[in-house]
Parts: sequence; structure tokens; C-alpha cells
Amino acid sequence: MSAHTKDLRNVVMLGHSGSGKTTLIETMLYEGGAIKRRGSVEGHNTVSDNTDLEHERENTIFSHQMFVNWKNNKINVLDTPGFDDFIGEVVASLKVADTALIVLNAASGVEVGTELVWEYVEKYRTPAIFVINQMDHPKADFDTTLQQAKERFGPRLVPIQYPLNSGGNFNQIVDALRMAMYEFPKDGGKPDKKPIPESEMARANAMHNALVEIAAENEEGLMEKYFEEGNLSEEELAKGITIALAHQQFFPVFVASGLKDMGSGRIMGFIDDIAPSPSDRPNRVMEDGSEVAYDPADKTTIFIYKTTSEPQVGLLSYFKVLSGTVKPGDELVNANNGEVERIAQLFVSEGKDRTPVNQLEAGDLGVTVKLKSGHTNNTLNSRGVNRKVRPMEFPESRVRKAVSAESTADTEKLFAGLNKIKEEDPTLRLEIDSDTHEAILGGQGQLHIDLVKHRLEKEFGVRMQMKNPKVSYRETITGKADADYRHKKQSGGAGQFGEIHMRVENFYEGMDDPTGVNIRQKDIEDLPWGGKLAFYWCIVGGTIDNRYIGAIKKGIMQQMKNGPLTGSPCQNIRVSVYDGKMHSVDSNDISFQLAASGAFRDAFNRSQPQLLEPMYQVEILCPDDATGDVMGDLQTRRAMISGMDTEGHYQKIMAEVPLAEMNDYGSTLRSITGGKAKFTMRFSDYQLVPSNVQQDLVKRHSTESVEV
Ligand SMILES: Nc1nc2c(ncn2[C@@H]2O[C@H](COP(=O)(O)OP(=O)(O)OP(=O)(O)O)[C@@H](O)[C@H]2O)c(=O)[nH]1
Ligand SMILES: [Mg+2]
Repeated sequence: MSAHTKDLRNVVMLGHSGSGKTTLIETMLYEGGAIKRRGSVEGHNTVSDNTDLEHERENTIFSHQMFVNWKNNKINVLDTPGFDDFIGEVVASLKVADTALIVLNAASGVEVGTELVWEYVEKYRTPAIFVINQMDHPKADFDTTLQQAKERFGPRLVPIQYPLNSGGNFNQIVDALRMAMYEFPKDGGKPDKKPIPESEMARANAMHNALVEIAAENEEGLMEKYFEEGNLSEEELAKGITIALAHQQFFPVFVASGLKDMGSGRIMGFIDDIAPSPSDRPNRVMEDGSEVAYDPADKTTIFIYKTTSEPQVGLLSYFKVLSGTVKPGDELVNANNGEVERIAQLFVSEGKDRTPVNQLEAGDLGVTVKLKSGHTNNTLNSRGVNRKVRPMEFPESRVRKAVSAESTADTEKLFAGLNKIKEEDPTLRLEIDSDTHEAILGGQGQLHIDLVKHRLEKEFGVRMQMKNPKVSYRETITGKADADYRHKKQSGGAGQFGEIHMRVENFYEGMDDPTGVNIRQKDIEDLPWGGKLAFYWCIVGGTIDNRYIGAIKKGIMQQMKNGPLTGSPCQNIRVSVYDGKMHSVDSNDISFQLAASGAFRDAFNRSQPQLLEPMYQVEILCPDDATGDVMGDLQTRRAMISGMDTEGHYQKIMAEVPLAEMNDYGSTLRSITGGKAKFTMRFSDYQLVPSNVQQDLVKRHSTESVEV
């Protein structure tokens, strides 16, 4: 249950939804003796997919940590969801894995989920093994799948195996590393190892030679020997490809049917012999640039990559031991918040179950409970050590919804629940929009957000609503105008008097100072909502006293905060106050504040006011044959296409799209491409709203008299 560092293998299972990851893991656990019976996803009894939500959907939603012993090693296996709504689980699991097992469905080839995980495998530089799975499927096509994968992921993808048959008859695999043929019994399990049929020798030899070359290229001395003798021993071959795999020079391809229990044993054997143990991986670089090796004799450091909670238990913190050996009773200091934590109990995870262990060495994965604040991305160290792991970065939200509760009591429950769920799910964002004052929940997709709502209602008993958020517009001007404004009030008591002459213009960086006026004071200020206000005080001869500058600015800012067009904040405006009048008795701060407000509004309305809207840079990856539909849909969203690129049999489309047009984009994209596309979006800037859209928005604001 616990193993030495060099005997550990940490494997993360990655792939498009439905490629068969969960089923393949179940088979691996069964073959390794970790379970006595194989469960199935549809039977709701697999070790991995073990939550009610997963049973309901028959998909993996959360990552799960399990292990299986194979020969001398302990293989920790992390299952991940294939739906990109749950990409956060993939990011976190990859962070602690030393090898990725990328599962391809032989009946559907490279899918968008494969593309997605490949991006992260490359980013993290994780050694990766491909499995062409579901070879028993009636539509399984090994050659096409392999060809697509090679086209997309490059020549470093080299098959170790190929099947001799497929579909319902699938039961034979030729292995070009072992130079043997595996023949499986009808119900799978342990295969017979047989000689490769004569008719297959040419193909098997060619594949074997390709592997020998990879080995020779990656280990000094082997190349010479290879040239001299024309072959390498089995150990030399293993040594060479171990290095090639560890350095991402080589991505081996295996063949399997997880469902039929064919091929998983050989994959585990390869993980055992060839895949890197944590100590074979490069040292981990900490936030401050220092390095940590997976040394069980060093001081202890653990990194929490995931947390969950359980009703009777509370917080569960899943971690990887980065250094030293952790034991129950250890006191560790959280480098992120200074909290001293006692590791009261130490477990290894077996899906839903946990088994207590006495220690875990560097490189191993485990779980502990009831830490005071052991959250995702936290590093815990022995006293006197101050290592901190660079935090994982999670992708930007792709769906945003305004959330509100149905009563005050529900509001409290809503935010308590959201904060709790957010702790477990770092891809979830919650913010209060400072313009619209709405609580905005950001997630990775409609399904992601729907599940959060489901949990809030079911687990936290919240009655709530979710709707598309209001868009925060900005206002500016494109021309210039002057306005004279007098504020005067003389109804009993003290009067009010202030008169201001001002000019407003569109402001831009590097603009020349105004001419024809005497500049006495100049302030260029950043506005809290973005953009600038350039304020020029050009009063001569004391027509307005300097002491009113503050009040005048306040009056301008009041208008700028609630712009004249739609009540949205104004930005990038230059105001020059160049004349006015004051009254020796009636003038005061409030008079000038109101005069400035009125003057600004008048001048603003006459200087070609313009609404600005937030634009997002959207990047879409879709199969060639869906490009027309995706582009057609983008056109209805006022998108500006900024570039296109080819990636294998996928097209990458880059576009600038107004946020107002991005509502429910993920669902639309999914339906027009049959789930074969993915997208990302990030804020780019504010741009002018087309005049017809502006007219509608202004009209809506004036008739409804609400903020748009
Ligand atoms: N024919 C065939 N079907 C398979 C095989 N492996 C899995 N399946 C089926 O494919 C479906 C999806 O399998 P899963 O194991 O849940 O796939 P997954 O990759 O874990 O999917 P996500 O959790 O959604 O990412 C199930 O109905 C399985 O029974 C296989 O080797 N052959
Ligand atoms: Mg799954």
C-alpha cells in the first residue's frame, strides 16, 4: 500500500469522453488483483465513477485516485473526466502524475477531447503513452486512428503493438517490443504468448527496428553498438526507450479493449518496466526557483492538488509527497497561509474507500482529513523548510451566469454553498460585478454550471435563479463640444450659485494639450472602471475660486459614473474648465458640483457619445467539416474573424466577439458540431458598439429607465 519512491508509478488517464478510461482502469485494477469483480460504468459499480452525480450521468465528473500493485511496483492511477467542462480535474491530476495514458477510441479516432488533453500534456511536459482502445467495437479502425494520431501529434508517436483482428473477433495483438503475439481467451484476461505468424514478420520487424532506432538515438553508446552489431539486447532496448519516453522523445502506442479485458496487463507491464518513477523525473522547481528532488530521506514537503468534503468527515485533502516521508502525527506548516497542521491520519485512496497507512514516501499520492486549511495549491512543509509549489493555473471561465437567491435566508445559504463548492473546484469563479452589482458565477460550460446549481439546491437547500448576466457597457465621446451651465437656486434661506464653461473631448494617450486656454492645473487620472479622465483647470482672473476644483471634479465624476446614455461608466474623456462665474455669498461646493455635473452632461450629449462594449478573444478548434457551420454561427454573433490555422484535421478559428453575443455559446457549439469542437475565451478590450445596437440599448434604457 505504501511503496518506495523508485517503485512508484503515477499515471493519469486522459482522453475524450467515452473513450473508455474508467472502464480500462477497472480492468487494470482487476488484473492487478485490487478488486475481485469488474464493475461497469452502466452498472454504477466501478471503483472510479463512484458519486451519485456520476452514476446519474454515467460519466466521470471528478478525478479519482486509486492504486494497483503490479509486480514490484505500486501504480497510482488517476481517472479524469473527458468532458471539457471539467478540465480543472485534468489540470490538477496532471500536475501530480509522472506519466499520462492517453486513451483513444478506435471507432472514432482523434477527438477534440484528445486535442485538449494533449495541450496540457505538452504544457506540463509529461511522458505519455497512447492506448488505441475499444478494439472490439464493430467500427474499430486501428490504422486510421493511428494515422490521425501521427498526423496530429507527430512522428514521436510510434506503435509498439498492432491488432491482427478487430470488432467482435478481436483477440490477437502483435507486440513489436517483445516480438511476440498475444492471443486472448474469448472473455479476455491472461493471454497466451505465441510466436508472431510468419506472414506478419515483415511488419513486426520493421516496427521493432523503429523502436531500436529510438532507443539508440537516446542513449550514448547504443548507437555505435547498433551500427556495429545491427541489434540491441532487450535490456539495452529497454534502457534506451526509457530515456526516450522520459524526455518526451517517444510516445508509444498500445492496443486494448478495456471492456473485453484485453491488453491492460501488457500496458501495466510497460508502465512498470519503462515508465518513469518520480525519482526519474526532473527536479521540481519551486516558486522561488529552488529545486526539490523526490528524496524520501529529505525534509518533508507535500503538495495538495485537490480537496473534497464528506458529510461525516469534513475536508479531505489529496496530495503528492514531493520530498521526505510523511507519517501520521507529523506536524507540517502550510507555506501558503502559515497554518500549522497535524497530519492526524494518513490514507491511500481506492476510489470511494480509503485505507490507513503508516507512511508515504516521496513521490506517492495520498489523502488526509480534517486539516484546518489544507486547500488546493497549498504546499505543506516540515518546520524550518519554506518550499512553495508554483500554483496550478486554471483556464478562464467560458460561461458566466448571474446568480441570485429567492429570499434573504437563501442568499446566505447560496454564498456559503458557493464558497464551499468553489474550494473544491478551482475552475469556478465568483465575483460581484462592480457595474451591474450582480453576483456572477463563471464556469467551464453549461453542464459545469448546471451541476453547481444542482448541488446548491440539493446539498445546501438553496432556492435560487440563474440567468444571463447584464453586460457592462462603457460610454465615451468621439467628438468635442462646449457647454455653459449655470446652477442657481434662490428659494428662501441661503441661495446656490455656480456657473461653469467647459469643453469635453475624446481623450487618447499622447494627445497634445488644449490650445487657446491658460492651463493652470492638469490631472490625468485612471478611472476605477478603466480608462482615463484628463482634467484641465484653465481659469484665469479668479472667475472661479481654486477651492471649488474638488467639488467640480466630484460633479464630473458623478456623471461619469452613471453616463448620460445608458447609465454606464464613462471613460477616456478630457474636460477643460475655462470660464465661469461665482457669487460672493451664494456660491459653495454643492453649487459648483451641480453646475459641473450639468455642464458635463450637456457637453457630453453634444459630442457624439458612443457606447463601448466588452470584446472577447475567442479561439475555437473544430473538425474541418464543421468549419462552415461554426463560421456561419459566428457571423450571427457580430464576430470579427482575426485568423485561421490548420491543426491536423482540425481548424483553429480566432475571432473577436462581443460578450453580449456569447450567451450560451458552448451549448450552441456543442450542438452544431455534435460535441466535436472546443473553445476558449478571454477578455480583450472595449470597442465601439454599432450604431443600430447603440440605438436599441439607449432606447431600452430610457423607456425602462433601468441600467442596461
Ligand atoms: N465496445 C467497447 N466499449 C467500451 C470499451 N470501453 C468502454 N466502453 C464503453 O464506452 C462507454 C464509455 O466508457 P467509460 O469507461 O465511461 O469512458 P470514459 O472515457 O471514462 O468517459 P468519461 O468519463 O465521460 O470521460 C461505456 O458504455 C463503456 O461500456 C471497450 O473497450 N469496448
Ligand atoms: Mg470516465
